Amino acid sequence: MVALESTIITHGMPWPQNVEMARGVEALIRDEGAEPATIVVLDGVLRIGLSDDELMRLAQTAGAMKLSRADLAFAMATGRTGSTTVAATMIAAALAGIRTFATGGIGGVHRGAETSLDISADLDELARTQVIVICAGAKAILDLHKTFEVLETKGVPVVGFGVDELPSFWSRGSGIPAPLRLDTPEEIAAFQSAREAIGLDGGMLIANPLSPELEIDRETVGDWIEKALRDAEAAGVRGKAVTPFLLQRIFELSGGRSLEANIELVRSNARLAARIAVASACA
Ligand code: PSU
Ligand code: MN
Repeated sequence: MVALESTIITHGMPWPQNVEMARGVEALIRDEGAEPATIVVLDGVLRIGLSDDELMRLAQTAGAMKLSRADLAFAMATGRTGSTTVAATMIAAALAGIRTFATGGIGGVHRGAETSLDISADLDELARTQVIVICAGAKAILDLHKTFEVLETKGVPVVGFGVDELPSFWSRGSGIPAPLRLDTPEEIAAFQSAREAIGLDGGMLIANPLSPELEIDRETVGDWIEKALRDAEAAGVRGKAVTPFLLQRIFELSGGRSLEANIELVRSNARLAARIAVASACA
């Protein structure tokens, strides 16, 4: 099985591209011989897998909470609807016995964290919960050097898939070398088995760059990010609202190009996740 997060649907992409993305991703996981499970809290119930109708309704839900470790159980206790971030999706996936999870990009250390202390709970979750997270690196809106330093400190393996340099979400490169490199889903499954054999808990991160045809060069993305960050500052955006605000602003500034790349990279990560899940099941 392959777990999928729902924050990307409710807070990461606009309607109707969000539901098209979610459906497409589920279909391609099935094509690879695995089973998708989109994770969300619907009216207080933690769900592992949704029907097509439910997916459609979620994609049109305004005002869903954005849930992480701190408030996942809060939404359940109060009957709320909330989508799960990387951290909350990992918790739910592990509970359900699902070890492989595909997303776009993880949260991390925000720029200016030396004064704001804004560091995503995704990083701590990677350190403690045993799920393989397949992503296109951390979102380029973050301070990537600090993000990967924290992961190293916490003992989270970061593996470049078929590459020696870490991707940065919309771009294939980041200027940061991949600490580890593997080239096949079978090698990733074997690495995970070895970690389990010596009793290492915690997750690992697989960084899978998007295709060269769809990547956006780092300088172009950098300009959009600078502008979006200035707008966020001017609007006084803080806390959980920061990431959704920046993604939406970059979508507008890029004339939709950032969204196109975002959808493609999620699809590519889902395909790889399905292959890893199948390789793990066959090992
Ligand atoms: N990746 C995307 N779009 C998103 C996110 C990731 O392509 O919307 C979400 C994930 O759910 C991630 C969250 O866990 O952003 C991080 O938010 P924060 O920085 O507030 O921790
Ligand atoms: Mn934050």
